[in-house]
Amino acid sequence: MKPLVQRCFAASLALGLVLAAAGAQAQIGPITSGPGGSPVPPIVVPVPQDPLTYEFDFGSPLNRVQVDYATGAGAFEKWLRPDPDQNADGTVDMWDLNQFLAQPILTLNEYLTVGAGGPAWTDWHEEILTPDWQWGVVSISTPGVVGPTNLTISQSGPKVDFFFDPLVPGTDVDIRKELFFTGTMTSQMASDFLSGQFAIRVAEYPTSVPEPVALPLVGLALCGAAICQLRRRWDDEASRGAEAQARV
Ligand SMILES: [Ca+2]
Repeated sequence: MKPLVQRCFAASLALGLVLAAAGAQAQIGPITSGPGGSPVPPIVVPVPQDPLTYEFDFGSPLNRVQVDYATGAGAFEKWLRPDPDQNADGTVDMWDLNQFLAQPILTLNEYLTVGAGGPAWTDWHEEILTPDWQWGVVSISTPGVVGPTNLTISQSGPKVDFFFDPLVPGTDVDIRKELFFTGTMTSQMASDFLSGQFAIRVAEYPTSVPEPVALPLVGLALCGAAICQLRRRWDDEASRGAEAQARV
């Protein structure tokens, strides 16, 4: 190979390795999540030191987080933890916190998959638990398939709820969200940030409603159980009556 070609080859190989390292992310999950119940252990999501965009990922397009819906499993929490050394000078001080707070918006890209073994999702809910943070622009999409159809997004301060036609198990779901700080810095926040413990806590979970065909079956089962109970009561009353007559 000629030197220039060799140099180009080496450069592209190095670039490829750097990109692969940047894209590499530890496998997360699968996570079981649903409304109610007690919270499951949180997952810490590093917010990279990137003053230009503050854009970061949970999962990746090639390494999605599978979420298995289960009633009563509890919301799962992400703790979005910024790099305390914001200006990358090797020390952590108030300049770092001021730089972090000077950035009005963080953007989180979430790459999920509807759990293969569970029911379809019909809703997705998120709430920021850390005070004084709220959602900016949010969106949801299903790469590779049309959807989600009949989408409604209900958004209020730290809460956002997505409602849509059922997304069947195995569907890939991308959720993109902006978050921003609406309060003023407190001494607790400063102390948490400087010790590397500050995190924006976000709770999230899907929900699912029974398929329409399942409802008549549930109704039949309940009627059957009620009839059995009535019959047992009649039998008991009849046998008590017979015993009373026998004693007379
Ligand atoms: Ca610093």
